[in-house]
Amino acid sequence: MLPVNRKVLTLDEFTIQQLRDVPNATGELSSLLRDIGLAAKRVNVEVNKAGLVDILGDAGSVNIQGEDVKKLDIFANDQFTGVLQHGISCAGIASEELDEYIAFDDPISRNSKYVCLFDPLDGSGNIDVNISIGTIFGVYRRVTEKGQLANQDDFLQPGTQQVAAGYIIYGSSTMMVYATRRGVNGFTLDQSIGEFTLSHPDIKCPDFGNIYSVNHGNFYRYGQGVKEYITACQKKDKSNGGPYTQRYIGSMVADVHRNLIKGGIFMYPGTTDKPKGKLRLLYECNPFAFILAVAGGRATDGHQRILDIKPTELHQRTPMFIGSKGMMDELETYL
Ligand code: AHM
Ligand code: MG
Repeated sequence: MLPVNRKVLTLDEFTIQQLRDVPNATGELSSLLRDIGLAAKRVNVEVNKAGLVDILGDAGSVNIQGEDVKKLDIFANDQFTGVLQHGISCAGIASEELDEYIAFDDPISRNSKYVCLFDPLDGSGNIDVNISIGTIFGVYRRVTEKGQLANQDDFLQPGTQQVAAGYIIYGSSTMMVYATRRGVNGFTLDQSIGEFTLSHPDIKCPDFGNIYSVNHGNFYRYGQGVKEYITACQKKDKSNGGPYTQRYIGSMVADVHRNLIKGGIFMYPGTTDKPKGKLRLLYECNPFAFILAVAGGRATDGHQRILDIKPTELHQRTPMFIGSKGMMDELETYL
């Protein structure tokens, strides 16, 4: 028999192994994560072909098989919605691409335990220029009775109620990182076998780093405290933990992923013209706030924890400050 390298666990093996330690676990969450992994692999294939769109047919045109060539974000939305609808764990979804949530109306979905909120392709404006983009997702246990259709109450839960949250980054390699209360783990897609394999076990965010990430173009539209903090970052030298370096890709998944691994702070503050900033609470900020919290970091809107905000609308926005614990503490002295 060939020796099997047991050091390399696939996503499925890992989630199933985790189940062994949870009494009464039904495996529904593992199954949901597997569904998400499958959609991610399909999206990955298309993202990798993005540069060929002009050759193979632009979005909005018709491809060789006579099918409509969809914009990648619509394609991604359809993939994630499709796998979750056909799986056995998800009662409904909400997505950045859809105005309303969808409650799946079939017997298995109605009896499923979870709802999932996602941004199918965040940073999609970066596709054309070959910059990393990502998918972000948060999973909640439904609050409505099994057997019923999921409703708004299932989707408008505070981030503290997340059971799992994660993201996929389509970058120089494709990775899926997800958190449950037990830890944050990262899986790199091994293209040769088409499986996500555990590459970053038990990720912890360093308490300090030297990266700050913010859109400097908005500097004069930020509040006084934010301006002062950014200026302080720029003035740091060896005597006070610096120098800091500024990194901003404009693709939150890539920016926060880097800061999670290396230590750093990411900010999307409110501006004079958009006091709530740009990012969406439910499927952009909450999943990252959950991941960072499990990894030892923090996220706030400048006043309260992102995870404690009681949502009132599916697509509501919030300012967001997220990153290494020590750097967040420092930021707060300015806000
Ligand atoms: P999107 O959901 O339209 O892709 O926008 C979200 C993205 C984030 O990934 C990123 O952090 C932010 O927008 C960048 O915005 P800006 O260009 O205003 O700095
Ligand atoms: Mg987005």
